[in-house]
Amino acid sequence: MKKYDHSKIEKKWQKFWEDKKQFAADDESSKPKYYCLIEFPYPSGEGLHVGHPRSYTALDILARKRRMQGYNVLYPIGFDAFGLPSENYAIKTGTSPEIITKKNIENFTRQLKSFGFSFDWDRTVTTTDPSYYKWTQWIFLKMYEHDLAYKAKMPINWCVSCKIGLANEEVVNGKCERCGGEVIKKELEQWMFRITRYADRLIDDLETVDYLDRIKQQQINWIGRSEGAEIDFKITGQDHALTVYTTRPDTLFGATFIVIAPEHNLITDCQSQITNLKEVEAYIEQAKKKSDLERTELQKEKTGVVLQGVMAINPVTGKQIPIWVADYVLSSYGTGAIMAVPAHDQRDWEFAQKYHLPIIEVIAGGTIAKQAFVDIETGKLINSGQFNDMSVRQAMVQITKWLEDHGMGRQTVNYKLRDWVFSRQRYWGEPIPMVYCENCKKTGASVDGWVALPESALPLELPKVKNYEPTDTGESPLAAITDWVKTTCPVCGQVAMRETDTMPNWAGSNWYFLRYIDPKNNDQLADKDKLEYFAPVDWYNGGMEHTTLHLLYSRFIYKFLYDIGVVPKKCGNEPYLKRTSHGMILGEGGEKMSKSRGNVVNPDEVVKSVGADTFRVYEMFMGPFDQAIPWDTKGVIGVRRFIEKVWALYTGGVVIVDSVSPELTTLVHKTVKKVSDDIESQDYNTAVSAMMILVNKISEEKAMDQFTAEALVKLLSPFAPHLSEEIWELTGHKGSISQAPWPVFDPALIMDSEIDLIVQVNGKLRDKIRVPADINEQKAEILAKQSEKVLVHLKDREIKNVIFVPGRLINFVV
Ligand code: ANZ
Ligand code: ZN
Repeated sequence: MKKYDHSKIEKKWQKFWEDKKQFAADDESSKPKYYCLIEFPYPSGEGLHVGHPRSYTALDILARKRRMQGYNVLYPIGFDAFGLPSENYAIKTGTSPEIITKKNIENFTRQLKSFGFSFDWDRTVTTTDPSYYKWTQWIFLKMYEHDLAYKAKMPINWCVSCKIGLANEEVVNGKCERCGGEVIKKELEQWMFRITRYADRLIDDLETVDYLDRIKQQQINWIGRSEGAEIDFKITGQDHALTVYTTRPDTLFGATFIVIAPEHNLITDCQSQITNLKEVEAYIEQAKKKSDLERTELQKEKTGVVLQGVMAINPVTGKQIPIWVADYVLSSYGTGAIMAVPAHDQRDWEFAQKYHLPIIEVIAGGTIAKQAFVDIETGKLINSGQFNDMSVRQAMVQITKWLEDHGMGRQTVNYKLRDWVFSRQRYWGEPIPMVYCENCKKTGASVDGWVALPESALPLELPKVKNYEPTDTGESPLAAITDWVKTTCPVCGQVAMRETDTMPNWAGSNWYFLRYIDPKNNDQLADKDKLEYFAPVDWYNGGMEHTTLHLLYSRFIYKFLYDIGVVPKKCGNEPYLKRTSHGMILGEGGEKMSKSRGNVVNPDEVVKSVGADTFRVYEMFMGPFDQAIPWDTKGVIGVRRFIEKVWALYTGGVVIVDSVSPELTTLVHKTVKKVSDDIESQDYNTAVSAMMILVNKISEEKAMDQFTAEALVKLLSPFAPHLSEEIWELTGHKGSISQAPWPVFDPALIMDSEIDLIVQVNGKLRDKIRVPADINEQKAEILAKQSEKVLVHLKDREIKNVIFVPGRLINFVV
C-alpha cells in the first residue's frame, strides 16, 4: 500500500492545473456556459480566514461538477482592495496602501492556490488597479450624465473632538465610539446616487430570480415600500397646510394630535405664533444629539414638547388638535410629520398616556384602555361619521378618496430606502472624476459649477500623498495636495478644482462580475458579445452580511448598465439568477473567531498538517451549509481518516472484480443520485456522509467493480480534487478527472425492492403493508386481505370495486 503524502500530491496537481490552464473559461464555445460567482475577498493583512474557503469550496464543487457535465464554466476570482483597514494601517505605519495591498494580494493568492480552487486565474481583477477603476469612474460619469448622480448637502454624524464623519454604526448612545466625545449632525456636501428611482424595480424584479426567501425579504425590507396617504392639516394663523404621511388613513377620525420632527420647518414658519419658543428650542438641541436609531427605539421612553399658540385642524372632523414636537418622528421619512392616533398606534398611545392626550377609538375590537389596537383584519370603523361599519381596508380606500375629492389628501407610496451617499472623505478609494469650475458656473455652462471629466481623462489616478490621515475640516487627505486639486476645466479651460472626496467601498464591488467576463479590455467596460455569452451570473454565493447592501447596490448598477445598453438586452435585467448564503465559521467553543479571543484557526497550518483536500471536505462536512458552525479539530481528524480510507481502497486495499453484490450496486447508484442532488441543494454535509457510507461498504466487501471504482472517485473529485486526480492517474486513466463525464445512475437500480403499500377502505387509510415493489393487483389484494386492520372494515360488507395503483396503494370500495 502506498503512503498518502498529501503535500506531494497537492503540489503536483496544482502545478499540473496551472501549467495546463485547466480551468480557463473559453470566451467562445459551443458548450453551454455556466457562471459561478463568489464574493471576492478583501486582501487584509491577516490573510485568508477559514470562513473564506467555506463559500469558495462550495462553488468550486459546483464549478467542477458543471465542467464534468459538459459546461464551459467561468469561475473567477479577484480582490476588492480599496478600504479602511489598509488605509488605517498606512496611517499607523506610513507605508503606502498600494504597497500594503500588493503584499497582501500576493499572500492571498498563494493561500487560495494552496486550496486547489478551480479559479480562472487569468481573469483576476483588482479594484485598486487604475485599469480597473477607470471603469468604476466611467460608471460614475454615466450616472452623472443620466442625472443619477448629484451633489447635495447631507447631514452626517460628526464627532466634534475627532473631527471626523462617523457611520451610523459608529455612534453609540449619541457618543463617538472611539473617543466617547459628543456627536452632532453636520451638513456636508456629498455625491449622491438616485437609487430611489429604481426602488420599485428592485422589489418587483425579485420575482424573476431564485434567491433564498430570507434574502429576498431582506431586499424588500431594506427598500421598505409602504403604501398610504398624505393628508393636509390646516394650521391656525398659516396659509400653508401641514402634510402628514400615514399608512392608516382609515384612522383619521381618531387623530387627536399632530407630531412633527424636531427638524421640521413648521417651527420656523410659526416662530412668531409660538409662545413657548425657548422651551421648544431647548428640546430641539437635545434631539440633535441622538441618532435616528436611538430616536426610534420602541422601548425608549418618549419625550416631546407642545407648540403653544398654534393648532392643527383635523380635515374630517374640523376639530382643532394640538401640535407636538417629538424626536420619535424622523425628519427623513415621509413628510417628517404624523397624525397621531393613540387608539391604534402603540407609540402614539404611549405618548398620549404620558402627556394625558385624548384617545379616541375608531376601530372596534380592542381594549384601548390597555394598549393600542393595531389589528387591521378584523375591526370595523366606529366614531367615524359616514364611514362607520366599514372594514379597515374599505375605509382606507374610501377616506383617501374623500380627501382627494376635497383636495385635502392623496394616495402615496413611501420608501425607507434613501438616495445613496457616494462620497467618502478618505484617501484609499477611487477618485471621483469631477471638477468644480467657478467660470462655468458664471457663464451658465454648469448650473452648480460641477463639470464632468471627459472619458479620455480616465483613469483619474489616485495621487501619491505623504499623509494618509483625514483632515481637521472633514476633507479627504487629497485636499491637501494643492497642485493636484488645482486643474484646468475641461469645458472652458479656466482654473478648476478637483473633487477631493473618493468613492465608497461599494464602488468597485458593484460591477466586478461583469469585468471578469472581459478583464483586459481597454476600450470598453466589457465586450458586448462576451457579455451576451456569459452574463448573467448563474449562481452567486456569499456571506449573509452582504445580502442587503452589496446585493442591492450591485443590482442597481447592473440595471442602470442594462438601461443604457452596456449590458445587452439578452442578458436580462437581473445580474444574479440565483443567490445563496453560507453560515459563518466560529471559533472552537462557538464564539466569533477573533485575534483578541485567540481562537483564530490559521488555514495555512491546517493545509500543511492535513492537506487541502481534508480541509475542503471538512468544511463541507462540518454542518448544514447555511448555518454558523464552530471549528472542531476532532472533526478535521475524522475527515482525514476518511480521505486515507479512500486512498487505501485504490492503492491495494480492495480488488477490482467483474461484479459486486446487488446491495453494493444499489448503494453506488443511490450515492450517485444523492451526491448529484445534494450539490444542487447545497446539502454538502449529507453528500459527504453518503460517500462515507459507500466507502465503508466497499471496505467491508473488500471489492468493487469498475463502475463503482470510477463513480466514487468522480463523485469525490469536486470535494477532494487533488486526491481524486492522483487516484484517476493511478488507476490508469489519461488526462484530468476534471474533464471526465459526471457519473449517471441507473434509475431502475435505485428503486427499492420493497415498498410500503397503502391499503384503503373507501379511501380511508387502514394499513400499510410491506410488499415487493413490483407486486401485481391480485397478489396485493390477497396480502391486503390478510391484515387485521383492514379486515375489520371489510367484514360483512360487499366489495364493489378494487382500485390498484402499482407501487402505491390498493383501495377497496365497499
Ligand atoms: C397614523 C397612524 C395610525 C399610523 C395608526 C400608524 C397606525 P411605515 O409602514 O413604516 O411606512 N410615520 C410616518 N412618518 C413618520 C416619521 N417621519 N417618523 C416616524 N413615524 C412616522 O409607517 C408609516 C406610519 O408610521 C405612519 O402611519 C405614521 O403613523 C408613522 F393606527 O399614521 B401612521
Ligand atoms: Zn469651466
